Amino acid sequence: MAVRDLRHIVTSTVHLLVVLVPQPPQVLPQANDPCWCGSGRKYKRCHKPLEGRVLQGEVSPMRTVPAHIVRPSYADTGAVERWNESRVKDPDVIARMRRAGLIAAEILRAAGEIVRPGITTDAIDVFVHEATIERNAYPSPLNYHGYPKSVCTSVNEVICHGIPDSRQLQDGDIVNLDVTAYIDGVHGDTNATFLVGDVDPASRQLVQVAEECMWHGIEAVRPGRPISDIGKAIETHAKKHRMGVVRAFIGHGIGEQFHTDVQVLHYYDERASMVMRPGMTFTIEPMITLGTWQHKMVFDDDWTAVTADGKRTAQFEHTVLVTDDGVDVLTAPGGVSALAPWRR
Ligand code: EYL
Ligand code: CO
Ligand code: CO
Repeated sequence: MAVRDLRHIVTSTVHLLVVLVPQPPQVLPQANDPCWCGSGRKYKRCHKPLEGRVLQGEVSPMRTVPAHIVRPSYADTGAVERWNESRVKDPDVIARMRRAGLIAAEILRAAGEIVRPGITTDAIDVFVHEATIERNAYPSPLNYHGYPKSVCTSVNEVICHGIPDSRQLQDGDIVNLDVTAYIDGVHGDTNATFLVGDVDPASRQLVQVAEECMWHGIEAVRPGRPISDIGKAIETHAKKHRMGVVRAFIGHGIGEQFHTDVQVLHYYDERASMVMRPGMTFTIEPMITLGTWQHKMVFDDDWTAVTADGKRTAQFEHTVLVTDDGVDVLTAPGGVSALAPWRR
């Protein structure tokens, strides 16, 4: 694939020089001028097809977590063990999940406040890493299946699992920050999409509709109802705005493990027939697109997913608890927003 080939050209240059992954300059070359990357090829035969796309930067070494912080079992090896965990949590687990949720929400809100043009996603990772440790928590993404960073930073057409690197956020970008904190033996998982400087109206609407979709999903949570109600509510709202719902990534059960077997589809599928019961905890994290819902993997990291058409995508996530009469949002207090837009 063309994108991958260009990546290798860049990578081989890197081996000869020092470690340096070039980013495009402010003023781009004309089609027949030499490419800005130093390949010696014409711009149109090199990086022009990627104009306006997110390019990978350099990923810094993995960070360490001080010994006094309690680590999940995968922290040392990256190998994720799975065990049977009750879908319905007992009150003690729920109480601990409220604390983990609050901490994740506080960190996400603080991280959102440092988003600005010029900051690198690596600097945001450093901030999230330190803010998590400060609260005596472990940043759950770190070494989860070998993931190298403490937060996911997904820019523009990157759907999710973007790896923080040396790329500077640009005026007009949108960036999702996905924060998960592990404390007292449980995880709290939340994310939001932030505007970088002056963002075009279509992208602003995308971000707004994505947040609304998440809240429609949350308001569909009711004991005794099938979990397919959540995806139905999300898909209905996205369709109303002619936007797409990514299918490849779904919400998940959460508790003592980052991911349990509960599957939360963000689109309607009648086979999602599991009945919601009081005490269940899971995430709702729809990814909404301005174009197709199809995804592809173009980066050489095997983590990062982008939209197949290169159009922008936005995501919001909360960890929720099914209660006796509805839903409780465990990552809302202290969070980016505690209420659906229509309840503020
Ligand atoms: C790490 C592991 C492939 C996260 C979520 C970080 C990324 C790509 C393998 C799901 C799966 C967050 O629920 C999540 N976010 O809301 N993996 C995740 N990683 C990672
Ligand atoms: Co998350
Ligand atoms: Co999640």
